[in-house]
Amino acid sequence: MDYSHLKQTDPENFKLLQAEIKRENETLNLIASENYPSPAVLEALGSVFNNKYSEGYPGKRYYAGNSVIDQMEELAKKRLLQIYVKSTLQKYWHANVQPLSGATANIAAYTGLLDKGDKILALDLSQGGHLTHGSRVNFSGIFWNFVYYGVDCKTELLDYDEIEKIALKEKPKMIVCGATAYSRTIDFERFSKIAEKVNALLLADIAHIAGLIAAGVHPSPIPFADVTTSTTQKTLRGPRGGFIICKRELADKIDKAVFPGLQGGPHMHSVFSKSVCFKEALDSSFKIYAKQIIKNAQTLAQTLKNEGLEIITGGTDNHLFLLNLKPLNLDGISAQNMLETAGITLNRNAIPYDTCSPFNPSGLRLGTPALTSRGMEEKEMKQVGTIIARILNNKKITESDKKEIKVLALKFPLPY
Ligand code: DSN
Repeated sequence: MDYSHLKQTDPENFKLLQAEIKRENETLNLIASENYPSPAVLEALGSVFNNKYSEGYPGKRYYAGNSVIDQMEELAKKRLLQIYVKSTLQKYWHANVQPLSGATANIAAYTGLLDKGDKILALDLSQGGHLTHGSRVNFSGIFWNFVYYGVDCKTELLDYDEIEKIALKEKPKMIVCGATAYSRTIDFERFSKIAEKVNALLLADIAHIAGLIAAGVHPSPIPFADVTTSTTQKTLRGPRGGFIICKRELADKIDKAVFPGLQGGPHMHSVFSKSVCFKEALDSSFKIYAKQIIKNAQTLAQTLKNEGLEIITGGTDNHLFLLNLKPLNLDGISAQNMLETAGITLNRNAIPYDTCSPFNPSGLRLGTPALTSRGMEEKEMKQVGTIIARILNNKKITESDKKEIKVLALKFPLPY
């Protein structure tokens, strides 16, 4: 990409930008929530749509000059519904593309649809949930009364009968499904039956698997969830941002919660960029990409297993999985740091029923969306898995490990 203006006006920051481009090119990114959007998505992010204040919604703005913005936002909403809702059903659904992030999308859903203090049932953060699903140190856990379900201690899978029992006992006003560290298919239909039984709303947070659902390689929460929230930067491969899809009868409450409830002027450059990403997700090539993400995750998990490492739930149906470090006598920080020094970036993560602290847990989370975007396939996943297993089993990095990682990364350069 052309950074000639930046180079001239701010050499100090230009140098930092060059350093980050070099870092990203020379390392292997296995952070499950990160990705490399297309140059078009990044171009849109740096466009003049950044310059506009557009509080309100198409046709009802608080500033002049929004005629083009209105068309642009309508197109983004149309594309979003095209991705997730069958054309014959779109009239029953509503899209909001303004949330600045997945976190604000979740706050909007809670504030728009519930009263402060209402009870919400969600997956515990320590078992694969998310901060905004009721962590005590997050707004969600402070303003709403969260109760939790977890995964089964033996199978490490969601136990829907157990979730139903908890729901019947707790009678929440809302059930949240969706995860940040769960490697198996989520049964949204079953969740909706549980929600129906206790007369609760169902919120599906699909931030991690939005791209897989868009491509039809993971079941969709629509029409089962009353409201679906997401980020756009993970498997969907867009800019950082969020969106909400809800049943049409909830549209007014959701829109009002986003603006003026939580946000001021929407980030229209980001909405524009989301729209470009939505077009890419509608293309048939995105299906191939999403299928490859899963094949890559499965190959990587299997390679690590073949090398004697333990994968939580034994494998994966999606883009990520957790590796148990306990049998290796390694802690999360040491393993993460060792791999980072070698040139592989990933994050330490709690495993189900972890006895260590969230700051230094007993697992690593590995995901394949970013490496798949760089064009890597099963062959490369086998190589990456073999290197990771070698480093973790030996608890040391060699110069040849570092060289092998750098050579592999540079064979698949970023498209910028
Ligand atoms: N930080 C994101 C993740 O890594 O899953 C969730 O917000």
